[in-house]
Amino acid sequence: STLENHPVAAAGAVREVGIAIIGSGFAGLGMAIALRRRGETDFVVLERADDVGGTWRDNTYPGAACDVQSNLYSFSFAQNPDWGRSYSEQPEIQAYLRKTADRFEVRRHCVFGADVTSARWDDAARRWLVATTAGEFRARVLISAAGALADPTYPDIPGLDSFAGTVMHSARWDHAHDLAGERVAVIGTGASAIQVVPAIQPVVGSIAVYQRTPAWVVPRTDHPVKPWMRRLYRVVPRLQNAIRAFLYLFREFLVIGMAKNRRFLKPVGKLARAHLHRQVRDPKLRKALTPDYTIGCKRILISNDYFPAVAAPNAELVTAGIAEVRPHSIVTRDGVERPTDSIVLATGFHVTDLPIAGKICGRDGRTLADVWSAGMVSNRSATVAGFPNLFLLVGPNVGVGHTSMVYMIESQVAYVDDALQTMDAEGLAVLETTPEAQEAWRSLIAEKSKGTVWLAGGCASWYLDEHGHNTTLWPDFTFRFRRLTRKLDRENYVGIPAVPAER
Ligand code: N01
Repeated sequence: STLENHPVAAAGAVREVGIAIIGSGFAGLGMAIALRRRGETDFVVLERADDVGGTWRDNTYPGAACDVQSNLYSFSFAQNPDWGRSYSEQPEIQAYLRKTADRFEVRRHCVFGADVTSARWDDAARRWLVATTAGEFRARVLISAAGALADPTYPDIPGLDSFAGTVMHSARWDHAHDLAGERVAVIGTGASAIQVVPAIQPVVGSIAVYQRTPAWVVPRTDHPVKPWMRRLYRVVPRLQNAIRAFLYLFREFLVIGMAKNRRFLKPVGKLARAHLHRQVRDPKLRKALTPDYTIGCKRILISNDYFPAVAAPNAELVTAGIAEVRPHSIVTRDGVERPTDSIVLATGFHVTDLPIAGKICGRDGRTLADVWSAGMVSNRSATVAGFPNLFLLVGPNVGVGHTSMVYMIESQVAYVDDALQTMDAEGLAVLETTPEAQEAWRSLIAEKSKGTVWLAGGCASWYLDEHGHNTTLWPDFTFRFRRLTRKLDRENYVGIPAVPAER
């Protein structure tokens, strides 16, 4: 096991490291690769699971796939000429991440089975004390790449605990359990649900989809990549780069342009309505599937088989709210009781209330969750005042609904890496952002979010926190984010030089 690579941690002693990275999804791997590429080796990647991959390792539900094209949804420095489909499925993305981790020799830095239970800044020692289920670490720098779609949300439905059948979250699929022939309930109609439902509908006995809010769904232009195209990508890598650039620009200008100017969303709404009309003949069902909020307010979903699956003879769309779960059934508020063998919770993730934030404790003893109780704030989406030498990847306002998260992650990795190199160049023991910089970033985000469909579209979504603020999405073009985070904004940081012994 990897623990054998880390005998000190295994023996229970505290292990000293330069940098501790939490998580080995796209962000953690991207950071680790950046460090290795410039010859930095004094770091560990603390991973709670037994493999790299993050959300792509965890989400193995039937039908799991990405809704950003593979040519764009990959590292810029590690293009994959072998993608089998234009939009990849989960196993292929996970295989890509594993292969990339091996190619850049990241695995030797990984400590698997290391779930971070707490991370505390020791101001006297100028170190992060990181407690994990695989031992303790003392790190000069802590980089949290724990992910925003990492910890599943379990709904607070009366009686759910008393259910006698199988309950599984889409992000924690129970592959040992066979749903064939069963009466299955799927709760939720987000991006995960619309992939699960068509994948299991043909094999289950019956499927009831519990919908609280209908989703806007547009056609999916997915297709297998022809073998000659893959050969061509190998011979002419620039071609793949060109396609990637085209996809990037298309999504950037068309899609985010729409979010910022809702007039442009009208044709997309028309497309989605026509898609529904074409796929669902029954007017009653069609009406129940028609959203009443502006398209784009929640993530726009793409699928060609969700509506046909819901309209199938063994499927039922349940729109009455759930009143309670009983040991063998689900009862809705209209009094109807549906016998149920298994429940699939496609109910999303803790995004605005990240569990890792409750575990990271800053200089004055307050956790990130305490500091963020009125909403997540940061400077450049990467650093927080009161948390010296802490960097966040996929932290506040980095999410994007319209394009590839990998682009945002690469922007963030470059920023953090520049900060680390600045610390080395200036001989700093401590680097900490200022409350003023944080406030400026917060107001920039608030300003750019004004009037967007996410705030004004008339829906509730995980994009907004409980106070109705956008603390998750980057509300502008992603190249602007890259420009703003290209280099460390040194003027927004206080640095404390290291005494010679600390260097
Ligand atoms: O989760 P969600 P998700 N009772 O939070 C419903 C990414 N992703 O896992 O809309 C009843 O979007 C909830 O209802 P409502 C992508 O970024 C990408 O589907 O709040 N229902 C909603 O319908 C995505 O946005 C891909 O009224 C309850 C659903 O559960 C993000 O992950 C694939 C409920 C949750 O939807 C999350 O998607 C999958 C309750 N108590 C995921 N609580 C691709 O790239 C919640 N719901 C394709």
